[in-house]
Amino acid sequence: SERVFSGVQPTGNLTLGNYLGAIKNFVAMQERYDCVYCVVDMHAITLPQDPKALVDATRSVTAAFLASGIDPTRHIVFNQSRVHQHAELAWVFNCVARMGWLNRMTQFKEKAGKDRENASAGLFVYPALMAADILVYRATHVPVGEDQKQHLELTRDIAQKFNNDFSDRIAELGLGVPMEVGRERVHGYFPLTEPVIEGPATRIMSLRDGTKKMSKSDPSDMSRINLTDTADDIARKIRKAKTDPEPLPSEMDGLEGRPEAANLVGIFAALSGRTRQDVLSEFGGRAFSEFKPALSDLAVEALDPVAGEMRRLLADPAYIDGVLAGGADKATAIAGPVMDDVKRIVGLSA
Ligand code: AQP
Repeated sequence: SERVFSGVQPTGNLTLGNYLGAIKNFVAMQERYDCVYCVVDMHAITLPQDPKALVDATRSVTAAFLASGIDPTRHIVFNQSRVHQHAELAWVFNCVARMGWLNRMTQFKEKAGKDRENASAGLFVYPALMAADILVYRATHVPVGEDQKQHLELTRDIAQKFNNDFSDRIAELGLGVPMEVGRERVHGYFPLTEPVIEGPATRIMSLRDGTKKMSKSDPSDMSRINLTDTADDIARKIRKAKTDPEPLPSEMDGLEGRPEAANLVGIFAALSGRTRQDVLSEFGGRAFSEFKPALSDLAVEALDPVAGEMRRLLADPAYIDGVLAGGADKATAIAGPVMDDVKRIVGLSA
């Protein structure tokens, strides 16, 4: 059976990047799959967080999920720390993953910065927790933005090593299924999860620097559009977005070497559900001063209803907490038996 898992960190205001790169796909995948969508609060504390702000941000990401159209009655919406099997499986995976694998993770290098000795150990083993988040549901598909590609490859490596190392034991216990791994046949317990990195918006860039990812933790608020920005904020940020002096090209190859132009065209395409070529066919030869107001209108049209619905939901925190508690019960019903199996496979006496 096929199952989707994905998570978002409650580390601040969600951006247009999170919305177009992740949440919009979460919504679309509900039609075809059983979905588990998680607010990954345990990931958030790999960097320092203000405890009260973390509680608020957890509710706010939940509200963004619901306001965007995720249905918590048909699918599962919860926060990670309510389901202790995530942490338990992460420990097992810390013992499966190799230091060398984790050492290659570029996100750790970026987030740890120059003072690596002073980064939390949690930040280093973050990808093993992420593998646990996914595999504790034996999820087969994970919709994410481009930046998470490397972590998903690591998730597959962990699943594969676990399946290889414990193949005989998995078969002996009558768990899992036979699978081909390269030329070997093993009895595998965990699926090799497919990343789903799709659509025109897998990597939205900063409005101030077309070579940097749009990020909710960027110190400059002008670098991003937040889901909760007002129409005026959005218009001002797009008007001030960095561009070059040339008019827009009519063909895709005219975007080469113009990262800011490429980014704005990509956002336009993603918001309007059109291809980038289609957008260039309309705006080719025209100046940014004409293109930007059209882009602002589109962004406001897409985000305004989401922001309004988020405000409405956040006025009733008890309702949101109820959704999270109910989601955690449903999540535990899947994760509990998986963790029991893993303990038997590994030899941890229950
Ligand atoms: N700029 C982006 N373009 C497309 N997709 C993006 N995602 C993030 N930024 C972009 C996708 O959003 C999902 C949730 O991300 P996350 O909260 O787990 O953390 P992140 O990837 O580290 O995103 P941020 O916004 O940059 O957060 P901070 O600033 O806290 O590090 C993921 O699927 C991600 O790919």
